[in-house]
Amino acid sequence: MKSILITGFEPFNGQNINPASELLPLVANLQLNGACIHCHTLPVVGAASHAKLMGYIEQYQADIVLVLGQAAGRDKLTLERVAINLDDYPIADNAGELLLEQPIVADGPAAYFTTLPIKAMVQSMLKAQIPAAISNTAGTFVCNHIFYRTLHSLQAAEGGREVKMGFMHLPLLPEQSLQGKQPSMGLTAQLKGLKAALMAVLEPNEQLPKIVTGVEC
Ligand code: PCA
Repeated sequence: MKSILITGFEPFNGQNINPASELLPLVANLQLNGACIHCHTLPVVGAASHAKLMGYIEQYQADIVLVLGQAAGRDKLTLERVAINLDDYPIADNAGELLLEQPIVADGPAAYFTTLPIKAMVQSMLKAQIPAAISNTAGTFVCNHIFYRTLHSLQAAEGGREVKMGFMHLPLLPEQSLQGKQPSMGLTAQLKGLKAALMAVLEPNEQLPKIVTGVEC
């Protein structure tokens, strides 16, 4: 059985929810087309989130890793194409650290591309009537940090299992949008999009998500 690991970040920047962690209980321990979904929340702290994620990848022997994060201002589910070797935090992280203009990995390559089939994932979400797109920047905050550092760790694990890894940024939830002025997407639509995206990884030719609910794995 394939093992899927999905993580979502805790709230940050003074907010009390994050759509990324709100989605997790809705997919945790489900079987999706014969694959088991494991979920965990991560702290909005670069090094700590990466260390936890690597531990979970090992624990679940994950074949597919999708990290979820909130991106205020975006109106679609966006699959990130590229992670860059730069921390330049616009705000302090949840440990109060503000990392400015420094590499994530000294002497690491400038960037890594995601190893998930993001075009097929976007198409699957659009077929499911969920606004979705590829994004070419994951920013320079904690989301880009964990994305870059995890791809770096996975490619450095010589002779290891093949682990596909990617990142999806999510719009705000309607209740987070300041007087409805910022773009948002409801949790039900985000969930439908997430399942459609995963189906494209598991079964590139499938059209719609088939979810087996109530089955523990
Ligand atoms: N979004 C932030 C960090 C945590 C999150 O959910 C980001 O885009 O970097």
